[in-house]
Amino acid sequence: MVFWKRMFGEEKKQEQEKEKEQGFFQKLVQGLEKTKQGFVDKVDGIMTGRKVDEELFEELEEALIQADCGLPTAIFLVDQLRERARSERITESEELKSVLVEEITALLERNAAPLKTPEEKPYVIMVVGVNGAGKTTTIGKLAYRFKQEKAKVLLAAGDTFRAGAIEQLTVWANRIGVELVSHAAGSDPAAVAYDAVNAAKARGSDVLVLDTAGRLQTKVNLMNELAKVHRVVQRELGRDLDEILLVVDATTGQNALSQAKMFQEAVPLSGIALTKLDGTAKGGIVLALANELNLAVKLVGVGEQYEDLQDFDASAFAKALFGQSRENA
Ligand SMILES: Nc1nc2c(ncn2[C@@H]2O[C@H](COP(=O)(O)OP(=O)(O)OP(=O)(O)O)[C@@H](O)[C@H]2O)c(=O)[nH]1
Ligand SMILES: [Mg+2]
Repeated sequence: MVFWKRMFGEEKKQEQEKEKEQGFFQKLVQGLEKTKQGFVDKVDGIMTGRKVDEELFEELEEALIQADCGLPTAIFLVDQLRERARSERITESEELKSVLVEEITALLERNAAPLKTPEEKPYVIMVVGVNGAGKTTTIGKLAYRFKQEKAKVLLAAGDTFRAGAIEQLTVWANRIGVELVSHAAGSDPAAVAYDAVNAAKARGSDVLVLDTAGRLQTKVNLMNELAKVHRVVQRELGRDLDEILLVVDATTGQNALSQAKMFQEAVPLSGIALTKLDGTAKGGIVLALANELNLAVKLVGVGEQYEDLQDFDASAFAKALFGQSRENA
């Protein structure tokens, strides 16, 4: 269990702090480039050289909605700004912009939580989500990360439905050099889960990560199947899973909220892995998820490579988005 200390202990935290300030942070900045060009530049335009008035608040609200923040979150943020402008007598747009960055950071921090600290072996993560969200890729990235930490990793090819899914995970497992449990295509995913948990226990794996087939949140039978897989894992494990992560594609916009709500009804989600942030100019979906759901964004994907998965850090995120402007403010 030594790796857990390295993964989650003080030493690791300090190390991560350092990383964050260096390459890690740069990667996040790069990953958010499109959102900076879309959403942030627009906000900059609205918040430069203006008097703070109702017109400005309305333009800002519109920009937030266009960036996928969603109506409730856009209204919430702008109301906060109105209130602070009034109470702090803010009249210049530049000053208001630094307040906006503060409010965005606070909103993101409200619900933030890291991956759960392991207490028992195997540390079990189940990954769920709609088709093509980035589940299998995220599992590959996670496996790579755990492997880097010298953990004994076992992956379970629980997507027995889509042609090629088992092979896709096998390729990842071989490339990274971790073990895999798989059954034939078309077999029962609950049986794979059953075998995987028992293999992880028998082999003394530190971490077990279960892939699942992509499914639309509206397909009742598929959601029931997912609930069954979860029950089997829980039963064989004799306790709750450590993490059940919903993988959400950042480019899907407001639909992400209904995905989260419906998946939550099938299995007790513990957090969100938000992928493809590098592929959207509307990073505002992060704000909507943080504000409207009682669910933390725990991981963000900012590219297709092994290393392109980061722990979500609210203040680093806000700084990566608005860094330039905050320093100027
Ligand atoms: N740019 C970018 N692409 C990503 C990211 N995460 C995943 N992808 C890509 O998204 C596509 C789908 O990824 P998968 O991991 O196969 O998605 P999935 O959810 O497992 O898909 P199904 O198993 O079919 O439901 C692949 O082309 C990935 O390379 C990311 O953070 N950034
Ligand atoms: Mg997959």
